Amino acid sequence: MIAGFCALCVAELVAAAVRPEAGPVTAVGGAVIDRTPPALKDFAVRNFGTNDKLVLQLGILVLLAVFAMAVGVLALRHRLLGSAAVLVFGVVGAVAATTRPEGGPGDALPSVVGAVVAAGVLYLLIGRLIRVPGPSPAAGETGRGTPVSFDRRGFMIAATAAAAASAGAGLVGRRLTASVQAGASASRAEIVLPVPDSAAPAVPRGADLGIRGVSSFITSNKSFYRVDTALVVPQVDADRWRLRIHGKGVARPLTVTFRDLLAREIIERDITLTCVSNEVGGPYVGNARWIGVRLADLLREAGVKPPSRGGPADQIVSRSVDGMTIGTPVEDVMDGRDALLALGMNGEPLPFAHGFPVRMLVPGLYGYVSACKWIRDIELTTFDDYDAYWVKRSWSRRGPIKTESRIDTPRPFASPKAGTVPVAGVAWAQHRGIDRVEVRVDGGEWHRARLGTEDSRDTWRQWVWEWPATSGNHTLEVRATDRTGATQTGKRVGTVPNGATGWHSVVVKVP
Ligand SMILES: Nc1nc2c(c(=O)[nH]1)N[C@H]1C(S)=C(S)[C@@H](COP(=O)(O)O)O[C@H]1N2
Ligand SMILES: [Mo]
Repeated sequence: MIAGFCALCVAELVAAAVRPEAGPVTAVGGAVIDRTPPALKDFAVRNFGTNDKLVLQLGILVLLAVFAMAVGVLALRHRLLGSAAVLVFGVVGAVAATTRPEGGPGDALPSVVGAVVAAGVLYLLIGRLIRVPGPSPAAGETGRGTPVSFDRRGFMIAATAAAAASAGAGLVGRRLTASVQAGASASRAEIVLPVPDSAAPAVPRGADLGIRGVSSFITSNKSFYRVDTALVVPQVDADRWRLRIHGKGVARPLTVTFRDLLAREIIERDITLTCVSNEVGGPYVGNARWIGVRLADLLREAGVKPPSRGGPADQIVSRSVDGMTIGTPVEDVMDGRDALLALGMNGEPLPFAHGFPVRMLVPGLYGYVSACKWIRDIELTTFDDYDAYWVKRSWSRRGPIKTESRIDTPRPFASPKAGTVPVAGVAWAQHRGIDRVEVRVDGGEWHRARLGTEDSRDTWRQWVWEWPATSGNHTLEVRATDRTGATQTGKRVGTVPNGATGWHSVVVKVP
């Protein structure tokens, strides 16, 4: 285990020099995420929520500890073989790191150097543990087995020295990584967000009904859900950021910088973002005030035509600095809706976790088919020619957001007092708009809820229904109707492949 610890610390230092994402735990974790079957991913999201990444990394560390002990036992028998076994882990880490989407040959270094150092440390330490002939048994004693004595002192000194030196290396590595991040943070701190040329109208009074327990109309950056595959949040320096637009039917390929974007027409919009992995009643939905540039304008400048006007490409594939690929219909982006290259969120530059410096956002589409964070490349292609990351993992090519509604209050298994109880929550059907929300109790009649004032059809709406609660156990259910007149289906389906359906229900016990 000491040798394993040395490996991770040394790898941390080397990764700081190469790329933080190339560290073995991060690389193996990323590779595991990429290969996780949808059912397991779903399980992880359901049970660990946004802590799924922490659980994954702890899992890897626990596995490593177990393997380290096994290798240690092996090394006691065969000193050389044990050390060789350590190298196998180096190879696993190196393969994982170099085969990540953004990985290069240099990414093998942290794992390889870490493993070589660990093999050496193990060899050295085992040398202090090898059985050495002890003094012969005193006369009269019938010693059984081989008398042994360990070089206890030598072992302790070597082990402590190796562990201390490695910890030092690891700390230096952390420092180095932090200083790179400081550069990105400084570039973020320097940004002065422009005043939008087309400001979003003030959120109408009455959009927020002010009911306790209901998600606030605008979700703060701090409480905005986060869903991505990045074990290390990419730290991009805005001054070095570039976005390339190219591909099929792109008459004039473009490369834009962050400054270029700031100099363009800036629009501000309220848009509710939702994750396809959100269970009925789940938390992966949030509403923010974004600023950015219209993606359609940029595409038109590049000479892109939507399929309806004869353009050869029907899919935009956006790529992030961490190798995510997201496929979005060209038609949706160019049909007049406010598809954004967003650079601000609720009055500040995008937080790193939400895609700094620039991300995509398309009202009406789930995040996995529209909301590429840390974007660096836009390629025009066709759905026939290319499947993006989640599509390769059995999710649908197209992901329009389904009409959904959620009861925020009362909470499940709450015990509100008999009398008037506000049943309230949010409902969303981005780019169509919510027209009606209804609540029923114990499978009875549907009652129309009062809706918060609509901000835009790209945002969610709060709703409330005053329930004359009587004592007993009750089941509350909600359903929404969007502006096309379609009412949410009560049929329960899971999140894979294109979003969950069903009515959210909450059971309460009125005393
Ligand atoms: N680079 C990158 N962008 C990404 C993802 C990702 O894993 N990597 N996840 C997508 C998904 S599935 C969703 S729902 C949204 C979530 O955005 P948020 O974390 O800002 O809420 O980002 C999208 N953009
Ligand atoms: Mo998502």
